[in-house]
Amino acid sequence: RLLEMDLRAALQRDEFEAYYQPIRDVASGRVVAFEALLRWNHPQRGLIAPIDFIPLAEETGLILQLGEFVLRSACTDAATWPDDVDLAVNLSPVQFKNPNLIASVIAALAASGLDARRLELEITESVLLQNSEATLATLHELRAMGVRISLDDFGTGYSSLSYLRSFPFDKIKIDRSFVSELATREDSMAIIRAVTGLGRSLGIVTTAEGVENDAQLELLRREGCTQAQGYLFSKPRPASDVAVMLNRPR
Ligand code: G
Ligand code: G
Ligand code: MN
Ligand code: NA
Repeated sequence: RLLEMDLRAALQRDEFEAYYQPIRDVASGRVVAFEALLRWNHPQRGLIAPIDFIPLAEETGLILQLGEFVLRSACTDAATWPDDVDLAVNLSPVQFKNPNLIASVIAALAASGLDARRLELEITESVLLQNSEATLATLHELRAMGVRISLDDFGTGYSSLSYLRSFPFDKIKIDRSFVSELATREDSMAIIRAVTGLGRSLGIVTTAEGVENDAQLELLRREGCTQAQGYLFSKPRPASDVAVMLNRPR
């Protein structure tokens, strides 16, 4: 079992690493962004996925240090990419409650030289559940800096539509559970159609997550979904593989 002291030691030993997964424009096929996804290179256990340590990091508050690490290393990596390729970074609700968030985003951008307009921050609906004035103020402040805000795992929480009214998101990421059942379930198809239509009407980019095959991509194209991300294009890979992922025809 993982313990707080293991996380602390791993931070000290620099065992965390940002992996990257490409996001493609559906119409052109071009890679338009990479999402940073945290990995732990454990000396004994090998690569550990976030599901196995993020909850503990959130409980112990260490997510603040981890989040800072991801933001800094991802901005530094992204600054070396072509400047029409954006960076998406996940933010934990715990990071959102931290009064230092804005300062740490500013610092990561300044240290890396990355243009704020190339940074997208992904938040889940649970951030908005707090629905405090402070949360909205933070979102607006980030936006004023040029940073874009994405609503991640869309459709898995509740009262999603009221969130779209409380804050003008730049992007909706359609949860992969809807995409995986696209070909077999009429209702998943209907939900994807509704969300892409909603995005179009509201001027919000839609990104389908977990796209694993051509049939799914074709259905998404037909529905006018803006972007797609998933194993069809690539699993998350280390920073050293970004050039290869960019040069693959798809
Ligand atoms: O990378 P994976 O494919 O296993 O990601 C699993 C979950 O962990 C996803 O919900 C993702 O949002 C979350 N996650 C991955 N990287 C980060 C990160 O850097 N910060 C936060 N807060 N969550 C992350
Ligand atoms: O919750 P969030 O969307 O931030 O995290 C994305 C998660 O989805 C990561 O765990 C990532 O490794 C995973 N993922 C990305 N593409 C695919 C895919 O095509 N299929 C599946 N099953 N998982 C995927
Ligand atoms: Mn995400
Ligand atoms: Na997601």
